[in-house]
Amino acid sequence: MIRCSVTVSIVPESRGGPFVFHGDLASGLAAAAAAGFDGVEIFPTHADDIDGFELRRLLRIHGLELAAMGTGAGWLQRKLCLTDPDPLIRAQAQDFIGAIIDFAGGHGAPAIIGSMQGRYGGDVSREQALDWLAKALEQLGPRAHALGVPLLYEPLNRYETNLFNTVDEALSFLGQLRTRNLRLLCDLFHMNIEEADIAAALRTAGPRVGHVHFADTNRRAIGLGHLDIAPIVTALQEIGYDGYISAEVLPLPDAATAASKTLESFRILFPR
Ligand code: LER
Ligand code: MN
Repeated sequence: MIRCSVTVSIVPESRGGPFVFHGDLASGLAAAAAAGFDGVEIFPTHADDIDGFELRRLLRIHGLELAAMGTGAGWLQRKLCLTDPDPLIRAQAQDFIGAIIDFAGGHGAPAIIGSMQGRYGGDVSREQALDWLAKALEQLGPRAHALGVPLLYEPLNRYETNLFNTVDEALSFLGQLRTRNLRLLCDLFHMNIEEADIAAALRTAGPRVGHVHFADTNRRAIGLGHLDIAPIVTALQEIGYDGYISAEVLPLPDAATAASKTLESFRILFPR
């Protein structure tokens, strides 16, 4: 069954970014549950900054699941990424992501590699950057597998990375890895910029789709932009997708409206 989740960020620097609820976990989870979401996608500052017992308690009292956990604060706050020319920074990036894989995996949820993939340029060739990225994923993929969860890799639009912008490119890169534990995070906001046909890209990815960021063309809640969502819903149903559709959207015109509009669209598009 496709479930709906919502983003909760505890990273102060992420204000202004595509996260519906900001601030502390207790109020974010309470707001997510009150709105009617099935799960939450948490954007932490670091795995160590969240108390696992407290998170388990909050998830239980609110009847929520942990849908996924983002790793982008490693880039936002610490300027870490897996393709930095400095080997120490790359190692720290891998440790940062690894700790979130372990934490999220302990709650049955996958971690996301989005902005932590970095980019090539300067003294770093594309070939070199992809080699570093592949080596990191070969370690991180099995680490997630050991916890029984996939690892999510997110192709981003051209303004955020120059590594992979489309599902097709990302699939052929992931297909060359020894680890089979990577799944794609398909973010409709990025796909609207980069894909010729979003529904066709989802069909090509098929069972490799592991998570979906549910955002309209302007990165507002689905229904507040001009995305043609019907063929996307049909494609997700045709590939048998049964993971999370997660609202990684701007809290506009305000968080409560972004949340309620997302759920309103979700319930119409995916009736239970
Ligand atoms: C992360 O999921 C993402 O989509 C990037 O644009 C970073 O915000
Ligand atoms: Mn995204």
